[in-house]
Amino acid sequence: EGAHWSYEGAGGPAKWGDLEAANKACAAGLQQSPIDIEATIKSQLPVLKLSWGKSADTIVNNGHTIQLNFVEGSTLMLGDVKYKLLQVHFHRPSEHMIGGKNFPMEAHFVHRNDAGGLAVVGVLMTEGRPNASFAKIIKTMPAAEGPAVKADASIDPLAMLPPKLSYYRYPGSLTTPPCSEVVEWLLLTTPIQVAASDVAAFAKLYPMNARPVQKDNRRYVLRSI
Ligand code: 1SD
Ligand code: ZN
Repeated sequence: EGAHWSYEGAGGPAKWGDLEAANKACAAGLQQSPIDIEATIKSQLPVLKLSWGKSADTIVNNGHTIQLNFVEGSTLMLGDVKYKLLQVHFHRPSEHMIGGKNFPMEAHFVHRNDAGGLAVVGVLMTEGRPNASFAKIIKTMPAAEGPAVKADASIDPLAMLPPKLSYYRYPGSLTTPPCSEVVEWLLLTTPIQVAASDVAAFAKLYPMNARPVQKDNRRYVLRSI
């Protein structure tokens, strides 16, 4: 964890690069995340093969977000590379924008491969019909920063995905310090719906925990056909 980074003020995103040497990429990187998705290139991308078990191990309020940690065994196959599902956490508003537009929230399902590379499946969240699994997370999330506690075993990560798994793909970074450029971003094109009251409850704890969009520089965004 970076030294006292935050989303506003002295430790805010514009200062992340200065907080410690390890955060150099936050200021100097050319493949930073999130970005505003505008022009995209339709491409034959691999189908996302998600084999997610149903159990979250623990839930934690880590001072930056609410995060669910998963037991080992859930995987993502991206082409022939295997990634393990580590955790999901939430941002408000969304970090990625689509055509200059934010969404109320965004979920990040963080996966890691054996070489240390990350694949983060991003799910945009709109207000509408309640999502039972997200509602359970909201109901059981620790109100104050503190240690991880046992998660409700009935929270189903697959139930927090849209029916269609088409996605945008681009090479990027962690959206938090140290902003390491090790992430294959897989942002689903279809948002999920969650209850407005659940977004409001999250916003009470974290009214704003989104990094501003970063420059594309020499990157292109691919869109699955
Ligand atoms: O913000 C998270 C950070 O908490 C950590 O989970 C990291 C992965 O080690 O990922 C970032 S993010 O880029 O998924 N927002
Ligand atoms: Zn995130």
